[in-house]
Amino acid sequence: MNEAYIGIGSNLGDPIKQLNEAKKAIGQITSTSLLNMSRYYQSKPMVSQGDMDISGSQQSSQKQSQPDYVNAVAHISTGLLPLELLAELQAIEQLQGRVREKGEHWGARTIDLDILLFADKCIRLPQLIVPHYGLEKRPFVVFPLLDLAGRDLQIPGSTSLGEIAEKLDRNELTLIDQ
Ligand code: A4P
Ligand code: MG
Repeated sequence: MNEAYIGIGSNLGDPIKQLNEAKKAIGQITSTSLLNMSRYYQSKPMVSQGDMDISGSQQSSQKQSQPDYVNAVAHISTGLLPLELLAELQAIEQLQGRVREKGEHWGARTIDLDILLFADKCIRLPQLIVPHYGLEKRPFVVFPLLDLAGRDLQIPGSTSLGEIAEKLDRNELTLIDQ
């Protein structure tokens, strides 16, 4: 068995409900158990990494005119291999993550499930990069992870979670009462 952390995000279709459903579905993945779930945090949408200024400065915190996101992190224990886990998460995204709009058309995705960490592995495959490429720059990933794992967690190939958190602004997040 390996421990892993899953980042969960939604900004469509009642995000809190989407996170609750994702939590339940993650707990039902084969050979996997949900150990713990972070609190839920609301934040303004951040531009995706691909649109960011390569310098990582100003633009990296640029906000978009979309609904706010709700994010959380799940801590799991799993007997699956990393790519098997990715396939299970993508199946959950498919089942849950799309809303029907205008009859037969599939609308925007409502749930994003990312493997943030998998044991102490560094994975560099075309379809899977672990630790997740956005982990260190995203308050909505780092602070929920901090809830679960604490400051001393070592990010493979990097430093401690506590040091990473010190560079980010906790005030970009609003804790949601559940
Ligand atoms: N992939 C590679 N590595 C991984 C990994 N560690 N975990 C590949 C999961 N998937 C991984 O993902 C595209 C491909 O990434 C997959 O096919 C998989 O093989 P996707 O989720 O289908 O596409 P996406 O959502 O466009 O990409 P991504 O990277 O999840 O989006 P971003 O960059 O994470 O942006 N603002 C706030 N406040 N909160 C958010 O949660 N999320 C985004 C999404 C933007 N802004 C946000 C938030
Ligand atoms: Mg994703």
